[in-house]
Order: sequence, then C-alpha cells, then structure tokens
Amino acid sequence: MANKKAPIDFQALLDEVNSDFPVYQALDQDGKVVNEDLIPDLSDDELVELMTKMVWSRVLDQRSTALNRQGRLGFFAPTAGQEASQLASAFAFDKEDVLLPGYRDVPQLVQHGLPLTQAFLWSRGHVAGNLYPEELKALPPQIIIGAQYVQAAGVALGLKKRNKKNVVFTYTGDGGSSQGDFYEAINFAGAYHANAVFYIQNNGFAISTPREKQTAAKTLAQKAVAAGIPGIQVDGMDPLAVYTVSKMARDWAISGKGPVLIETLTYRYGPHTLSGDDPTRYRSKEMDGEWQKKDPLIRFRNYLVEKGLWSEEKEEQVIEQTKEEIKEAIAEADKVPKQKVSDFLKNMFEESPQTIKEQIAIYEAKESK
Ligand SMILES: Cc1ncc(C[n+]2csc(CCOP(=O)(O)OP(=O)(O)O)c2C)c(N)n1
Ligand SMILES: [Mg+2]
Repeated sequence: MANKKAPIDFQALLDEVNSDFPVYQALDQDGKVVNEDLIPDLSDDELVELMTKMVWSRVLDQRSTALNRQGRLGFFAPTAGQEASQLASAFAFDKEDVLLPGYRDVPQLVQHGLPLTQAFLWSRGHVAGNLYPEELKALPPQIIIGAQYVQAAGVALGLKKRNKKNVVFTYTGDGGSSQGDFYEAINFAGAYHANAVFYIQNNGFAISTPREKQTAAKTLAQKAVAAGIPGIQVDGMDPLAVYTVSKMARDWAISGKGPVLIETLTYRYGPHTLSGDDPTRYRSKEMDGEWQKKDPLIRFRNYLVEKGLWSEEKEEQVIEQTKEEIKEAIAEADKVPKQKVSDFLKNMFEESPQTIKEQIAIYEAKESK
C-alpha cells in the first residue's frame, strides 16, 4: 500500500459530519440588531412582557439562593445567565402546549402555570409540590438526566395521534445530550414525526465536566442529523434569536413535519446546585467574565431602552413586585403541614399494592404518636 492514495478520505468524511452549524443571533451583546430577519414580530407590550419575565427569573434565582442558605428552601439549581434560553424559548409556546422540564427549568414551569408556592414545595421535596392543577399542561421537573426526553416523545406522539395543534417542549443540558434516553427520544419522535421541540441548554458544563469532554461532535445540534430531524444552534444569551427560532420550530412541529432539536449556547453564573458544588474548582474568573459580558438582561435592556420601552424605574418596579410575590409564596408554603412519609407513599399509586399499604400503616402509626 506504500505510496498508494487511500481510497477513502476519512478526514474529509469527518469534516463533512462536522460541517458548519451556524449560530443564529439577532442582537449582539450590546443589544444592537445584527440580523433584522431574526427580529420577531412581537408587539411593544409583548417585548416588555418578555423582559419582565426575564427580570422576574433573575430575582427568583437570587431570592431562592438566599432562602436556600437560610434553610427555608430545599433543592435549588441556579438559573442566572440562562434567562434568554429559558424564558424566551418558553415565550414561543401556548398554554395548551405541554412542558416537560428538567430540574433547572422551574422558571418556565411557573410561567407555564405552576403556582410559585408549589414550586417551593417541590424544592422542599413535599408531595404537594407535584399535585398539579388539571389545566396545567406539564409534568414535574425530571431529576433523572434525559428521562424527560423519552416522556416528551411519548406525549408528542399522543398529541399527533389526537390531531392536536399543540406541541411538547422539553429541555435537557449538554450533559443530558450524552444519555441514551436523549438519542432514543429524538430518534423515536423523528420516526413518527411527532409534535415536539427538544432543547439542549448547552451551558458548557455538566456539573464539572466541560462540554469538550462530553462528545467529539463539533456541535450538539448536529446530533439531530442521525435522527433525521432539523438541528439548529442559537445564541442562548440572545432572547430575540431564541424566541424566533423557537416559534419557527413550533410552527414546523405543528405542521406535521416532525420534531426540531435546538441547542442554546448559554452559561450558568452560579454553581450547579446549592448542594455543595464549587464552580471555582473547574471554571476561571476570566471565563465567567467573558460570559457575563453576553448577559441576556443587559442585551435586552439596551435594546428596549433604545426603543423607549424600558427604564431603570420600570425594572425597579418589576424587582420589587417579584420580591413581594416570592415573599407571599414562601409564606403560603410555610403554612402547608410538614411532609408526612405516609402521604408520600399514598401518592405513589392510585391503588396501593399490599407492600405499600403495609408501609403506610407503619408510618401512620409512627406519625400518630
Ligand atoms: C441518569 C442520571 N445520571 C446522573 C445524574 C447526576 N447528575 C445530576 S445533574 C448532572 C449533570 C447534568 O448536566 P447537564 O445535562 O449539562 O445539565 P445542567 O445541570 O448543566 O443544566 C448529573 C450527572 C442524574 N441526575 N441522572
Ligand atoms: Mg450543562
């Protein structure tokens, strides 16, 4: 074989697989329009509504962190930095669309209709946090990485079979995109052209594991290729680009063409969760600083101020209202009687099997003492 030209060029094959997936962006980091085509057709009121939701989410993150440190909240996965990725995506969906969130997606869930008090109860591991109002089209946040994707594929097929003009939207992370569940779900949903929009919120890390260690693939969006569905990367710090791409993906899925996979490029400013993670062990100050320059709130604020739609006073008002809302919701949560193990067990099955019945009896006896 010496000197003979190789019959197959593996490098060329690889380059083709890793061919460019453009990153869509509407606003640059200063809030200047860089792609007019991606500016959505939202009214002034809707633009203000979206900014209000993003500011609300930032305050919720700050207050939840404080409440957690005071021992007044249980599990909390910080969201600051991901407001465009989370709230601007969810803004493209309808109340009748079904949300399947992960543990970091509580802001979208509350905006979709989960009372904040229940979100806090969920944080505390209270069973009442999972008893959803009938009209809320959502499942509780999934803790098992990627599992919500498989559930989403099933729910999406159900919507399709019932000829519903609605979709499922679901979120996982860069780490989640390595799970078997992830591939199975996009493959199955693709095969059945099910009504689903799948998000990968690529915040660069799965706890401490960096994106480069997650996969040799150049982008996470290109994983869509193997499922035969469109995959797209979007600047996840740019609310208008995230919204536009989401709206288009929803339209595509509803029209019967099948699911879409969206990778949002984003960053979490805080630790993975407040249960002991120290991000300074795996991220540098420089890296944090680079991403903070891309902040979705700064960008959108600049854009809206320029249009005369936003001001410091307006933002202060939203911050104060949100703090008040949080104060009331946590006070409501405090009124709910403490979690009983027996109630937890009773919530597992509609008709408890014998073994669970026995356990319920044991705990009820303990609890009545
Ligand atoms: C199946 C499974 N494996 C491992 C874990 C432990 N775990 C919790 S969060 C996490 C990292 C997930 O990272 P990513 O998908 O990037 O989401 P992010 O937390 O960054 O939003 C891991 C490994 C889990 N919850 N479920
Ligand atoms: Mg991640």
